Amino acid sequence: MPGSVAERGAFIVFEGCDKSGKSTQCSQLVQRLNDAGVKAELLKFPDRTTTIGKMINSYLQQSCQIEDHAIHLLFTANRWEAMPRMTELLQSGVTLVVDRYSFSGVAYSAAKPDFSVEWCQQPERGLLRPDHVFYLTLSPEVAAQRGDYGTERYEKKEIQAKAAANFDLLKDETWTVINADKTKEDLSTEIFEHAMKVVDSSKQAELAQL
Ligand code: T5A
Ligand code: NA
Repeated sequence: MPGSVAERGAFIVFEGCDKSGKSTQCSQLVQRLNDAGVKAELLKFPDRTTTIGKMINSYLQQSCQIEDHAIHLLFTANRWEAMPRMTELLQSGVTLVVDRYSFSGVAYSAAKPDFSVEWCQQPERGLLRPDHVFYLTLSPEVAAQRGDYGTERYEKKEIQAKAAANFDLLKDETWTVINADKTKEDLSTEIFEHAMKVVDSSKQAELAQL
């Protein structure tokens, strides 16, 4: 019916290397959006709660081995299984703030020997395309001040550096690169202002695919 097109929610993703503050900023953004009257929900990849997510969790915690191609496809499958729910939420007007997505999938797998960015991107094709990506960057020196890496599989300097280089290859005009070496509060204010514009401009836009 003309004039009654429902406004959809925006699909906002946070990417960046470990300890760049993604989880902190995702929660803050959801809070600020809700306070501003924008319906928003937080999602996270990997979603470790599903059957596939539990396999990914065991792999990341190094309690099992999974062949490199197979684990790449499991990370991707963990996004595919979320698509029906994410589509429904976005169509019903809920803005999604997502802690890591497809770009992490490609950046970390392609950091492994003999993996190309192109190969890693193939199974991601057709997933929902984010309206905007906030890419948080942090120098290894500042990241080190936020504590030592934990014991999870990719928490090593060399892998993080390769993943960062891959993120640089993946970024396009829908990304905002943010130097995350600021207070949590300053970062959150900067991101919120930008996110409100994304929410506005996404309302009438078609949902697209990767
Ligand atoms: N992965 C992921 C793949 O290989 N393929 C995929 O498809 C996907 C989706 C798990 C791993 O999986 C890989 C990538 C990862 O290696 P995860 O569960 O998201 O990914 O875990 P991490 O990214 O490792 O989460 P981190 O907790 O390390 O990083 P965050 O979320 O960037 O940082 P955050 O917010 O938790 O903050 C870290 C610390 O810094 C402090 C916080 O208080 C906290 O102590 N901090 C700040 N300190 C000073 N100033 C600020 N502005 C700060 N902001 C936060
Ligand atoms: Na995190």
